[in-house]
Amino acid sequence: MRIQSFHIDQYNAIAIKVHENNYRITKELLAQKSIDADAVVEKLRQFQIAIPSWALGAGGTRFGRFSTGGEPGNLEQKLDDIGLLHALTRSAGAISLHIPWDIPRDAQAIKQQASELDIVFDAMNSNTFQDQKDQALSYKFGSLSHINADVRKQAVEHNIEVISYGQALGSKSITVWLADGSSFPGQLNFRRALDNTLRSLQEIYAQLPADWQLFIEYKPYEPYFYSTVIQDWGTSFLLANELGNKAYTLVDLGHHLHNTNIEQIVSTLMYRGKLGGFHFNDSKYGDDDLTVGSIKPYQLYLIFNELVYGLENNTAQNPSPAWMIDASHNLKDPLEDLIQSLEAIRLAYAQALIVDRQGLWDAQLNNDVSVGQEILQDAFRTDVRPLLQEARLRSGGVIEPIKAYRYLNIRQQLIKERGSVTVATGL
Ligand code: RM4
Ligand code: MN
Ligand code: MN
Repeated sequence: MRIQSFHIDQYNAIAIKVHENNYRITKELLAQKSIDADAVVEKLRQFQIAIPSWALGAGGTRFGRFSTGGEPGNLEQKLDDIGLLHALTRSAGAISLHIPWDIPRDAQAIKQQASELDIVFDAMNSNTFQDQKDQALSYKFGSLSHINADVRKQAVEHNIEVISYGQALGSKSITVWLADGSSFPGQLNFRRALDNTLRSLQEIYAQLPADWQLFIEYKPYEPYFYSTVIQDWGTSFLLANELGNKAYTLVDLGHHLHNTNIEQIVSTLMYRGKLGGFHFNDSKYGDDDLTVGSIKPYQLYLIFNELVYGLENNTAQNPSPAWMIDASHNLKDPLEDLIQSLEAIRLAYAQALIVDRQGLWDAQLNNDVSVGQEILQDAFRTDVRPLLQEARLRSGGVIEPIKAYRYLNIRQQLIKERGSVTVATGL
């Protein structure tokens, strides 16, 4: 199914009256605080978030997986699904491909399809955390960090291959997430594993095209439970610095131990211009990969507050980070779940954009703790949803994407087209 402009118009005709009224009220409210609502709307219109190719089907846990029906069975269908998301929201104009789950067999055709849907290719993702059918050596005991040089070589070559798939599509970055680590004390020599990892990354980096970036993702545990080689932002930062100015740290919200101050990590990385990418999700206990903003929306907002501050005061020339949703959809319709995540991310962004920066700065200069908190919470408690709706409307999307998705019976259409037992590759 492809969304046509008459679909959009059909739904917007129902919602426009209420929206116009809400937008007018919000605009007046913000004007009283000397904030130009239209300027915020323009920024929102520019803000695009990548969808990973592995998150369009139902996810699962190690205990089970329950299909939604109508899942995309191949890369073309996955692109079509992102096309649906983008047509409704005008904010999902990028795909992040995972190799080998989604190898583009015909790069030209895939590129053509993506451009018809107004979608670009964001970071490529390599996979050395699973063994593939025809693979010579196993990653059971690691990949880039492996004790055996042949395994490391195989993993390096895989990453280089991923870069060349990306080049054919016009992508400009690769994300390396390593599962490498150990589950028991004594299993690994930490220093040797880290040193091997650095050397392997250097080999990949040497093949990185001049206009590419390499993102290093970290994670404290899982699938190994005692140590991971790249356990935290400090290790990632160290590796990125060793590699050079095309290497950056990637922050995944789910890859921290409980109560880690992620917003401060963001601030520190931007201070040095080393924040390359962002994976959004939410969690209660671990790397739960839940819908963005479903558990800790205030934390998300505080993170955006640092991102906006960092980009507005970009002394270290931090490039604009690659934004991606990295969630898994076990219960909800994946497309609805992704729409909710997109909404939550943009909500936090909009709230961060309306923070009274001067007031906050003054409060900090005066050590006025109460006022500092008031200012931050005032923005968080402002209902900015009409701004998001207006941004979508102006970009040709729908005012209320979830309602429109239901109104247009999109899932039923997909089930009709693809059947109810298709299974998407991915998590
Ligand atoms: C990891 C990590 C990576 C993603 C894999 C599938 O936990 O978040 O970004 O590629 O999952
Ligand atoms: Mn991730
Ligand atoms: Mn993860």
